[in-house]
Amino acid sequence: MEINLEEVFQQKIDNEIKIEPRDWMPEKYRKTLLRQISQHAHSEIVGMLPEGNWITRAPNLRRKVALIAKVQDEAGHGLYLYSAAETLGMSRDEMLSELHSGKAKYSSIFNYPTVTWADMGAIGWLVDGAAIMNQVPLCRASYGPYARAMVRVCKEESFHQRQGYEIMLTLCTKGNPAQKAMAQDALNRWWWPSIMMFGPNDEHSPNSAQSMKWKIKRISNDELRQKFIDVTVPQADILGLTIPDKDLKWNEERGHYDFGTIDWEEFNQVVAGNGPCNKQRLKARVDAWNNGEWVRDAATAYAEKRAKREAGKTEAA
Ligand code: FAQ
Repeated sequence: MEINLEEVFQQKIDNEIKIEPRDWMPEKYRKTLLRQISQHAHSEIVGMLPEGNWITRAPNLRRKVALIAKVQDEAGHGLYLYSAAETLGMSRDEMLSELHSGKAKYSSIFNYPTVTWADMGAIGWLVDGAAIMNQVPLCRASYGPYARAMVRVCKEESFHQRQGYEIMLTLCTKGNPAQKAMAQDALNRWWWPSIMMFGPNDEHSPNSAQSMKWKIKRISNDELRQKFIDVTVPQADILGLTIPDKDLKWNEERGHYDFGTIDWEEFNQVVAGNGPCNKQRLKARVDAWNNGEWVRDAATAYAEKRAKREAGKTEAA
């Protein structure tokens, strides 16, 4: 009897058995995972830039230490995710070259500028809050290395979210009127880009149906966006801030908040490379790569020298 590999594969997924790197998998599954995981890794690495901008200007030592730790965690997330993607057969150098050439995507959210200290609060509260909503279900993704990487990522994101919310809370409850206004201004600028992070509406999301069938994604873009809005509105109330959406209203019948129309033209422009900071972000990554070339060369030369020395010792023995 001939075994249908694709059917066996889907049965494993249906039975919640993880797919591991050496298991047979359809080529499209491998490509979809590579696309999503590498985009996710790039997002973490590019995502260090907007906050990195404020490390030298954090208002006190405690804030500075927490911000450095957060940005460092983001580097770590990028590294676990590149490692998970490498198990699918693409090298890190290839992934980076796709980022640097502009071929690979990364999250739209990191193409917005961070203009005040309150942006550090808004990013932690909203951007990490949205990331947690999207990423907790990824801990159950069908591909083992991705799911396992996400467990630690989510634990750290939860610290990041609290770090941001606490900055907002301090500005809003202990700050002077100018500081509270700064928090409101940050919310005004970060709200809509944060809800765009979840991606296009379900009916315009070309990858969702297949990714849900393969249990890479477990919850749709729109459902996650709604869940995020539902948990975030009461948090804004505690801060005493107003979400910049005049159509935002609790809908008793649906048991959810209704919200206004997202500006998809803005989203498409940012994803296409025309957001406020796309060019600056990409240039920073390319410059970092080029300026680090001598470090990579030195590390390789040292590794070769050590390997030769070790080989010499073995021969002599
Ligand atoms: N930005 O068919 P779908 C973080 C693209 S990490 C740019 O719905 P899919 C931590 C999408 O790639 C944030 N492009 O696609 C942090 C696709 O294009 P393609 C990143 C977007 O994959 C916090 C096309 O649109 N998180 O925040 C975006 O099924 C603070 C059609 O879309 C992840 O990557 C977007 N927002 O669903 C770090 C999580 N949305 O590839 C520092 C993992 C969609 O066909 C500071 N990824 N597109 O050319 C995912 O869950 C999914 O990939 C989605 C998109 C939900 C992002």
